[in-house]
Amino acid sequence: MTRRISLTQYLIEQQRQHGHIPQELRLLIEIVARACKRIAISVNKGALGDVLGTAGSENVQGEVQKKLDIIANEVLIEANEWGGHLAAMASEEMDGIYVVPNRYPQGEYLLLFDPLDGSSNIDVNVSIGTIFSVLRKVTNHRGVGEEDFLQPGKQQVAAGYCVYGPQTTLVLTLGDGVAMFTLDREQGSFVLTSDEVKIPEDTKEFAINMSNQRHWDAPMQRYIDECLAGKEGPREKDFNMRWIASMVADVHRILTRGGVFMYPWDKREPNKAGKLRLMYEANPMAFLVEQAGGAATNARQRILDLPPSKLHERVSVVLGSKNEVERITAYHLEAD
Ligand code: AHM
Ligand code: MG
Repeated sequence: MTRRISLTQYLIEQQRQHGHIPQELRLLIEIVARACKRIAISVNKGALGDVLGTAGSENVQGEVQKKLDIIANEVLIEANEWGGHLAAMASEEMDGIYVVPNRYPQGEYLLLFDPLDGSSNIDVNVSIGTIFSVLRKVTNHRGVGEEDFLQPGKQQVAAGYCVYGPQTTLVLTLGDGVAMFTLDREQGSFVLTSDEVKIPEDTKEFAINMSNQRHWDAPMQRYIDECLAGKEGPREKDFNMRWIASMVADVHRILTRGGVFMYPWDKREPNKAGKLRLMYEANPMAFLVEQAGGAATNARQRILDLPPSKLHERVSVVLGSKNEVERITAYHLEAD
């Protein structure tokens, strides 16, 4: 049984046992967790807190911003800017990077986040979440720029998400497995509830937005057609389908009981990119999934190896149970 310890205790133990988790990284994770608690409070208030609906603005990707998108973004910035552990932040909701203001000390870490993923689910009371990724500034030059962020996902030093659902759960990797912490609302602290998260290699469950089927590439069509053919088809088993339309909630299910999640490129987009963002959606989720024994590719290459060329870059995502991800990747490579 998992020991019931707090996130703070877990992080201190990690710091003591693994010299590679410096105190600044521990502080950073604690502050992100504290921000997630504040976001959870706003999410829980819903209509009572006047936080639902649109804010009347658009983000850099031309998507309408919800009030909660903006609140969550501000909470994360305010919580993190003063601690002295960060050089800069980047977010789905901000065009450029946010450099820690001069009035605060500058640290060596870079924090990326999608403050509230699954925005279309906010107003309908379905699970949503915060996704985050931590990099170290590896260049020695003074100051910090967007180029400092453009590191492949394998260089992440920590990543995680917080899902705001029936329970509020923080899921974290520091590069040595995946741990889950459930928010104890009475105590106001995250409590370790699972520390050996493992994704089964095989699954009978897939997650994809089926309404886009006619736009997919042939290898994607082939994979899904074979799943839908069930016992009578080449896979010789029946598949179940789930699509929450919140990546955080879909990935949380996969980390809990296995499955495969896909958001492929489709023919409506000219440049072969998918819908999801590489740096603050795909990379942190790929890191978590690999740390839990699963796999994550862009249907051809490992996501964590991809060199980003811009902050808001989009990417195809296939992640989850290893054998399914390998099969989908092989179908694409065979067809090239
Ligand atoms: P968002 O960051 O604007 O919320 O978009 C990302 C979300 C993912 O959470 C989810 O997997 C996907 O978009 C859902 O897309 P669709 O609306 O096609 O179902
Ligand atoms: Mg998002």
